[in-house]
Amino acid sequence: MSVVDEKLQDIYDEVLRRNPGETEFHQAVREVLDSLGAVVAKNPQYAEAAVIGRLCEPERQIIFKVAWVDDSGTVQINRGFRVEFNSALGPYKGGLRFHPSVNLGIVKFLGFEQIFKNSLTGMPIGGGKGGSDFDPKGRSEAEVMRFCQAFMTELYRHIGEYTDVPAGDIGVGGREVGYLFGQYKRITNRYESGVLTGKGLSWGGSQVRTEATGYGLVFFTDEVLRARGDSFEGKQVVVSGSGNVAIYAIEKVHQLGGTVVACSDSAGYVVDRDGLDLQLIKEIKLGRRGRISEYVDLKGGTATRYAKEGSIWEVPCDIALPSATQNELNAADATSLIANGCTIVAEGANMPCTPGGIRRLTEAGVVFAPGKAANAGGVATSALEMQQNASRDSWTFEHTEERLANIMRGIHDRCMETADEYGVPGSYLIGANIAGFTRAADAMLAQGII
Ligand code: NDP
Ligand code: 2IT
Repeated sequence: MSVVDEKLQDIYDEVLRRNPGETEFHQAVREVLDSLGAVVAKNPQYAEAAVIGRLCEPERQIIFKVAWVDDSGTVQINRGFRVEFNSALGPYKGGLRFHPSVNLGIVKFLGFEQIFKNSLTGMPIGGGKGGSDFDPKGRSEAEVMRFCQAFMTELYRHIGEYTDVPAGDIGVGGREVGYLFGQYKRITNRYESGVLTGKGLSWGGSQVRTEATGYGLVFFTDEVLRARGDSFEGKQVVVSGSGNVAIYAIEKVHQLGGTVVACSDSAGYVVDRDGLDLQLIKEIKLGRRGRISEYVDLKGGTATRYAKEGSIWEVPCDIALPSATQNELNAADATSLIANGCTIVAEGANMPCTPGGIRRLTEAGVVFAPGKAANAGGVATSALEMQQNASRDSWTFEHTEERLANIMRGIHDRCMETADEYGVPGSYLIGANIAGFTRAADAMLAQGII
């Protein structure tokens, strides 16, 4: 398939040529280029300065060995990554993912998306991402600590509060950020709070950062509903995943009067027609790092069931919030959602919907909110954490949550206004891509050919 604009097609062909086999990265680039036809037509200066081609090439890609010793005394070798994609708007900013599927193409897709997402927040943060193919599942606390220390022993030389500021993503939460920060401090002998975000509250972390991605996703979706004269009240919602994003999305949906009836992990999904018991999910997933299948036995009753086969998207709902991982909702899943009357799909994860899934949803008139906009609350609150670190201040939960809600409203409105301006009213996808692109692109133009 070809990209609409000829110049953009050339850029895409070059991305394919230079990055063979990196399918997720190709997919992420393709989605953005598909949105930019009208922008390049209206603004020839972007093509003249090769802004789009330059945006597709990371400023720096770091790959390193992480050797460590497991509890049995065996040497383990993992691979670490940090892709510093674009610093036009601020220090590179984006999470670290620890998952066996991590490779350079995955980190590049995530880093590329992060440029536009971070730009869309309106905050002074560039785009980056990193991680490792380390699998934290089944590892002891001591092993996770040793791995994090080994990982930081190389990463520390590349990061800094004015250079590159990592945070969490899949497999990296408060525990890992703690071990990473401790090792950074030990190596550098600097209490440089602003070098990492997602820290604990007593040592430089921000209120609401833990909840921010899930809460922000629901605030964004609430804006979508509000724009249609509707609300979460009485809505049935399905949220995939049961990690950081999913858990706090469920919490906020319940606070706003909706009912989440299903969630999942990589082994299967649970349905609870009475509405999920979030306290129980927190005990299983946050307390014991257990499996979501345990929910059914612990909850009891006849309203719950666990499924290993099939797709969570077969569960009827009004609103779907895919919040696990990339490409978890395809065209067949979209068909099930449409058949069951779903009207809004908002991405909590990064790129959870396949291009075929998005096409089917939008053709059927389902409102589609892309991750770059809908899940930007996490990184936006990271930027608030950096702001508090820089001023050695800490804000209250209420103040920080209000800032987050305002940021999500701002992103929503920016997407809609941009979609209107470019003649695609109602398209959050194109609005997000164009608005995210133009802020970063204008900064690149101003800063010259670098
Ligand atoms: P967590 O590690 O806390 O949770 C991930 C959840 O997704 C788990 O339930 C996990 O199940 C499931 N999952 C992970 N990989 C797969 C897979 N290959 N197939 C099926 N299920 C899978 O991560 P987060 O909640 O932080 O991240 C979820 C998504 O949100 C990711 O796409 C991430 O990039 C994105 N995101 C995260 C932000 C943040 O602040 N944390 C900010 C913005 C986006 P299991 O336990 O079985 O592996
Ligand atoms: O995908 C994301 O936006 C994140 N994982 C959060 C990044 C951050 O720096 O808070």
